[in-house]
Amino acid sequence: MPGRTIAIGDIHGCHVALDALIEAIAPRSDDTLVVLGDMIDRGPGSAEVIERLVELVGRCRLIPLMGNHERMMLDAATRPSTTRFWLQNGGQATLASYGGSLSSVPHHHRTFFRYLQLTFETPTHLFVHACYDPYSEPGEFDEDIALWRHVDREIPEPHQSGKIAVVGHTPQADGLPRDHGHIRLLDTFCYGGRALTAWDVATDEVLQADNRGNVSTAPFVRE
Ligand SMILES: [Mn+2]
Repeated sequence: MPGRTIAIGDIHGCHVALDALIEAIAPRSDDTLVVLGDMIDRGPGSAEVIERLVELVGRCRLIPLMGNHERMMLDAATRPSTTRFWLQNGGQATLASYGGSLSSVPHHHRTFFRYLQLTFETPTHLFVHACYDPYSEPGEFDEDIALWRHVDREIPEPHQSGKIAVVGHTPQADGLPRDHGHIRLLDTFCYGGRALTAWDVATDEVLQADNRGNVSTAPFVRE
């Protein structure tokens, strides 16, 4: 059996939900897990989340994408004038999980952050944290769009490649993922008390875990 491709939505420091979801998925060495970014900030366990993800690197093919929150943290580490902006947008929780100082972020976590990528593609799907430019190659996406643009009032045109886009970033207040045909939205507001979503691209199955570690299946809301 070929490996699975599974996308995981915005974790935002929700390590209990992540642990439950990983246990339910039971990743194998031939599986590809695409983490859609915003792994840190807001929730209580950012350092724990990164530790779990680093552990997964040895168990499966892990593709961690950059989110706007990882961007803010990396900027804060190199440009102190941006630190306040990060701390006011959820970074305080991350800093606390690392013991109150960026200087105590362990070396293997720094290495992990260095390898985050902006996009990932399969022959059929295009993965990016927030949104995309329908008329640009993924390698040329502007970070203002790829990391920051919300998909709520306005759904972008299909990407020119014909691939289905898979994104997080825009929280779904009811905790259910959205299927707009050419774009799937997987940020199901775990840090806000809803759930963390994992979607198996081939089978279309959705698994969710909440912050108490309960795992269940869920439907897509099709719009
Ligand atoms: Mn985001």
